[in-house]
Amino acid sequence: MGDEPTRRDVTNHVLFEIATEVANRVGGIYSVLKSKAQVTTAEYGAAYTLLGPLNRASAAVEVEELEPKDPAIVNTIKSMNDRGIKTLYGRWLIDGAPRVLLFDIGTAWHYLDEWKGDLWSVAGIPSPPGDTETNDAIVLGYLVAWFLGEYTFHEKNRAVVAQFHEWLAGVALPLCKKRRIDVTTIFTTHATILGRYLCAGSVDFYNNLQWFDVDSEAGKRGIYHRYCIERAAAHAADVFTTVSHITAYESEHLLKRKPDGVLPNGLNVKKFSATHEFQNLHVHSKDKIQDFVRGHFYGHNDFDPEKTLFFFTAGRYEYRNKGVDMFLESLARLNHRMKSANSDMTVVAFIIMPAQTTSLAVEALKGQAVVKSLHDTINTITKNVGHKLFERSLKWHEGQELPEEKDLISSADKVMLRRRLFAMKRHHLPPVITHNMVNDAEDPILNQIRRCQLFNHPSDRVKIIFHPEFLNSNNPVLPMDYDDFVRGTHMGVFASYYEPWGYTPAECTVMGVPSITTNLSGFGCYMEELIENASDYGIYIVDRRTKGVDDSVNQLSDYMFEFTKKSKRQRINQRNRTERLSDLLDWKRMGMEYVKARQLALRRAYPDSFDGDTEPDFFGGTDVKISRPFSEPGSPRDRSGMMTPGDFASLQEGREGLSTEDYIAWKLPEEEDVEEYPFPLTL
Ligand code: G6P
Ligand code: 1S3
Repeated sequence: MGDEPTRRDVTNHVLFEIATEVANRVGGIYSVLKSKAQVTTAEYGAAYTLLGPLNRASAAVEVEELEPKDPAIVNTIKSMNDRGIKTLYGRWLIDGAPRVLLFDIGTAWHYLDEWKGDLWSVAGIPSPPGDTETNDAIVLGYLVAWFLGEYTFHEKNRAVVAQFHEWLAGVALPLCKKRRIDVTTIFTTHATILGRYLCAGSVDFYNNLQWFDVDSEAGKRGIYHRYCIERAAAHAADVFTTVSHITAYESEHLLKRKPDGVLPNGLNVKKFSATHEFQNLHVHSKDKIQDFVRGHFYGHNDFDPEKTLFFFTAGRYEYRNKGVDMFLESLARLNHRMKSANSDMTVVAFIIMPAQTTSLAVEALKGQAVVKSLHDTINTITKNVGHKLFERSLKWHEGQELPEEKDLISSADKVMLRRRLFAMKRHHLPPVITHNMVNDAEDPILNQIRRCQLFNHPSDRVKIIFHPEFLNSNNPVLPMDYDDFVRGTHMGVFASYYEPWGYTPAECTVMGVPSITTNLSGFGCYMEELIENASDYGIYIVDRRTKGVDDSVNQLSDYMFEFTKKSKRQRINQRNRTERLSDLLDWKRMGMEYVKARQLALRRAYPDSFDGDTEPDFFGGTDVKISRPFSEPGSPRDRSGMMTPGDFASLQEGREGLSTEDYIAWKLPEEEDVEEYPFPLTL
């Protein structure tokens, strides 16, 4: 052994987060990194850098190139560049503007075979030919390990924490361990590969988790090598975490390591200065959805907009995992119940899930066009009538009759109107889908709609619209961005079977839109643990864990049916309560679990730096405020005083480093009632 290694400064440590979705929108991890950036840069400033593969198309719009200042980064990049690896260093143009370093994996592609061989000899991980995703992961992993190795050579004073998200970014973990790179590592999985595959088939996943022969199951599905990477990443990391308790349980059995803690996903919550602004936005967006509905149902607009509710589900097209099967079956039962109860309400249920399409359907375009022409014609007629009425009124003398309506509308106007009305004649039912599908006959959603016979018949109280493309304000049929659309709906329904966290219901919550989720989703379990009477707050949780499928479907349709019976006033009140939960999902609070995980990683790698009783100041002077002492009694509505999910996870060692007083405590806000009035006279 050479000289005594220098003791790295754990207080002013450096943080790298590694993922394939840095400045590159693919799915949930992009949302995590992007929304979290603000709190992480507030804590670390220039000591935080995200590492990932360079996707030139998205980097061109998301990243502003910069000259690095940290000498260790400058030297490492230079050395990699000198050996032919192209990189882009810059600021990610999002709130918080974190620094990013993106590697052009194409420039290292010639090393692929060598690195694949090395991965087999150092970690026993096979990599069959032809799996591009895995090859990309290997090249990225070797580049990241290369970077970290050189960085820690140039930066000898500060400790380095490297947090890796998901197996695609995890290849560097076993390499860091084998090469004894002086960093401390965290692996965060946002799902398990095997879990996702097993759930998408028809297995009773949660009741059999302990019994799966993992190697064989992975092998049967042709994902053994990917599974090996994921498992190696989980075992090589100093700290292993996931996004929810349910996925922690899954990881323990499928990856054979119990996670050290749970890092739930937060959101960057933006509050309006006027409390009720979100209610106004709801009406504004609802009007836009209503415009679309008028067009889509042209010739069949026989339901009252004031008595129409918009429900929706959205996400990646994973028919069973995202619970679309259960949603449709429950809608069919809801339809039956509403009809039997002679309900005067109508539910329009949207399914927003991208699938392979060829084009927008002519019928969908026509619907919007005929209603627009009707609208234009009526505007012209209104103008003509107004003009005539004004002229006649000017000429009116006492004793004369008031102008008659029939004299105001000219025969030309009538012809024009009749034409528009004829154009709205329809001899078939309004379609259940807005696009032409590549594989209409085998599409699982369409087939389920056919099976349930939810065909938008006038007698149906539940209407269906499947929009197999993500929303976009430039779309000629439903021209709205996703967030605006969500605001305009009355309820989001996410009946997921496999959902490690689930951003969709969380997004609904911060926008004040009630949602239904399940106790198989990380978000659902989290809310259920934290709030005793979650449904009062517009968070409905379907039990898919202990109930049979039929009972879960009935519970979901019960929730929806009860919702249709609410008065407008009740809906408004409920939205207010839902929106008040947003602080609960804010990164300012959720981010504490990341802080704890990093502390645990530092303690495990550098235990000697943590002797004595005094707590190291990990926040480096940043202002993490304690809003309320933990000891103060919570609202009677919260459960058992658990304030962040880590409270019931196992980041035990982290606890020693961070006392519970450091938590950003939270309490359900009181209702807008008059309990506190009249104020007691204390004079
Ligand atoms: C918001 C608005 C109200 C509106 C209501 C409609 O609360 O501030 O003016 O009446 O939304 O609610 P609804 O549930 O019927 O869409
Ligand atoms: C995963 O994305 P998904 O939709 O494939 O990661 C997300 C972010 O952690 C999580 O919200 C989601 O449940 C997972 O499934």
